[in-house]
Amino acid sequence: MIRIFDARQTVHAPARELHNGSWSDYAETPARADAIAASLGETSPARDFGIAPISAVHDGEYLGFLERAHAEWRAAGREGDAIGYAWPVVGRRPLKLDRIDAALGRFSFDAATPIAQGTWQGAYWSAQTALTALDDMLAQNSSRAFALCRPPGHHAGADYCGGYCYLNNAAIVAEEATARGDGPVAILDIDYHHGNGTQDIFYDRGDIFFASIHADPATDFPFYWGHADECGAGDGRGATLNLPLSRGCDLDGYRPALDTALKAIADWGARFLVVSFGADIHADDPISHFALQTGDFRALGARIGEVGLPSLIVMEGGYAVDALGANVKRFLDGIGG
Ligand code: SP5
Ligand code: ZN
Repeated sequence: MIRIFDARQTVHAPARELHNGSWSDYAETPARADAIAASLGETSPARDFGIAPISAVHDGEYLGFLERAHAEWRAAGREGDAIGYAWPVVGRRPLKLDRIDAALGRFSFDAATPIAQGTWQGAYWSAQTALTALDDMLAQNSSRAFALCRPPGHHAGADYCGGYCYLNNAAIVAEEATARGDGPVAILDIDYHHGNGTQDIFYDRGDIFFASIHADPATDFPFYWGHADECGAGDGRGATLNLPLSRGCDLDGYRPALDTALKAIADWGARFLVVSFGADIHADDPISHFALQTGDFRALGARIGEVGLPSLIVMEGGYAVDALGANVKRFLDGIGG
């Protein structure tokens, strides 16, 4: 299998996040990527496909903000990582204010996604990692590739960051594969958390299918997206499928949802699959509440592999660092290729 990992991603290293009313160590660490890379054996570095495929998904003003926010934060006399503290309520008029704190509110949706010194570089190379995996896959006519992306991407929308995500790697490759004529593309998101950014980006489009299996947003982040009645709008009506599951879900609980998602993807006529893969569905994950075991990851991978679509696996979350390498390796062994 094609395996892409780029060490330039690890310059992104925020120190802490605001959670449940206090500061805690940032859970989305460079050590995550190192643990996964160590389990993979040989990997290839990313190549630079430039800003165009990123701009095809993300808003230009947002990209400018992301690139400059940390410098502006420091220029405002602040220490550490840039983080917002005031957000516009949905429906407020879209004011374009210069003050860095106003921009942080405008272009983010939580207080757990700081912009550190290396964030732009790390996120840029994370996106390039996914694009390199796609390019290699198409050039080699290969059926599988794994993009070890970090920071993750599925919570990032066209013009916002959040949930440890800045650039939506899965959306960027789904759009690029579509543009290259390798669609129709379906995205299957199996991170513990709903992929709200990906859903938002394609919500009113009928040419890319989005299916997500995740913890019920009534109990879990990101709360405001991922409910079962969200199914797309306009041309995209029916091209979004949300399958929320209760906390405590194990392999037996998970399988029927996976079968439902894969049947919907096949029925829709997908010819290319992007998997947003979060290993935070594992029982030991410190911020999540499903009960899948390490051995179960092979079964999940194998079930997805059975559909027989060319599949690009993009790394999303997973914070049980000691179990991460084994969980990812089992999943990739299961999906095969
Ligand atoms: C990609 C992904 O899995 N993002 C998940 C973002 C979840 N953010 C909300 C929960 C934050 C919990 N932080 C606990 C930190 C303990 N050190
Ligand atoms: Zn997650």
